[in-house]
Amino acid sequence: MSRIILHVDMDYFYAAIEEREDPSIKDKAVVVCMYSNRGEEGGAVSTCNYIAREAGIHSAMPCRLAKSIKPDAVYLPVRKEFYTEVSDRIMEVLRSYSDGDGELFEKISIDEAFIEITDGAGGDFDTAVRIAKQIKGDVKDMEGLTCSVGIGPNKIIAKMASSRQKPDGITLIRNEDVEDFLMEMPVSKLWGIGNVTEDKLAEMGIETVKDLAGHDVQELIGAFGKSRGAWLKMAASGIDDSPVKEKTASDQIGRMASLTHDTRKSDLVLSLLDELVDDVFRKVRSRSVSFRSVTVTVIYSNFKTVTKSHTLNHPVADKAMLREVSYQIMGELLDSSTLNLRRIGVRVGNLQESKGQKTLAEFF
Ligand code: TTP
Ligand code: CA
Repeated sequence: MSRIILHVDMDYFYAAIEEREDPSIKDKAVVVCMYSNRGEEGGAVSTCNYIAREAGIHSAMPCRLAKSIKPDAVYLPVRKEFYTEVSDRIMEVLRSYSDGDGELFEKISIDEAFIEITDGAGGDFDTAVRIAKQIKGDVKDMEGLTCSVGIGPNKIIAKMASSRQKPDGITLIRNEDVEDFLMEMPVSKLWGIGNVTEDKLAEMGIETVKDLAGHDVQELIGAFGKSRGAWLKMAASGIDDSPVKEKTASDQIGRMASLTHDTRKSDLVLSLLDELVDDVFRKVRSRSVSFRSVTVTVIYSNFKTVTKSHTLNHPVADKAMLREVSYQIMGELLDSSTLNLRRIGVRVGNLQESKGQKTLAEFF
């Protein structure tokens, strides 16, 4: 069965959030600026909406230049903390779609993530497209924002596919389409190739992905070293076995699951919570770690997602403690809304090797 990976990239993320917050600016050019300590004139463009892009404005352009190109655009300062809160909620929803109950998920920036759905889609790319549409619908309903999704048999292809149709697009590249998709691209478009590699490849007469795929691997290894040289050859051939795995995944263990139907009845919710606690704790024990934070996630029937965490004074590896804290947080979440719940999740974090770990009794 082919792997199926989605890459989700939010459209003009910071500027889209600003448009959502103030719909009166929606039909104007919107430019979000990162002002430096040299004041408004010294900053660079963080991002801008598509109307501003049509005028030639882009990320990293000096704000002063943007203002000279389009004085009538709306210029706003970056509100990073606010965008991070929006991002956190979106990432929880994206994570909830991944195989392994949230484990095969990889956030790669504030507005991009990989989601492996090989099992979720039963290895079928048409089903994957349906799931991608559902994800886009969830994000739209929940946050009023659009995203673009790339679907492919590996991370490199999915990542490159998502930028093919932007904004609000879905691009599917099946195994049999990979060669055509890659071949005529300049090497600079291959994910993972920066300016330095591009220049070095150009010196070797390699300009397109096709040139690179056809190049002698030993020569690439000679120029770039063993692992990078071999990687270049593989990537250009559309082969990428790298797993979807969060860089910080080793610091978290979690599980999510759907309720059999949307409900807020505490006996139903808590019985599923018990199952999740059992599973999470089994993994905690098998990895011989202790944890300091417990996070409970709730996705309501309208897809609104809320997460709440509790940090313990010391790391523990105690199932009773995990259940107690999870129950407590879930109780608070149930009290804070009258909506029915659709999915719930439990996650432990701040993991440490368990050796030398204290027992619960030592804390009280
Ligand atoms: P991107 O995904 O690169 O851009 P984008 O989401 O604004 O637009 P697109 O529709 O093309 O995906 O970056 C995500 C956010 O990161 C972006 O909204 C603002 C921030 N960012 C910067 O602050 N500086 C930069 O140079 C870039 C490229 C992005
Ligand atoms: Ca983006």
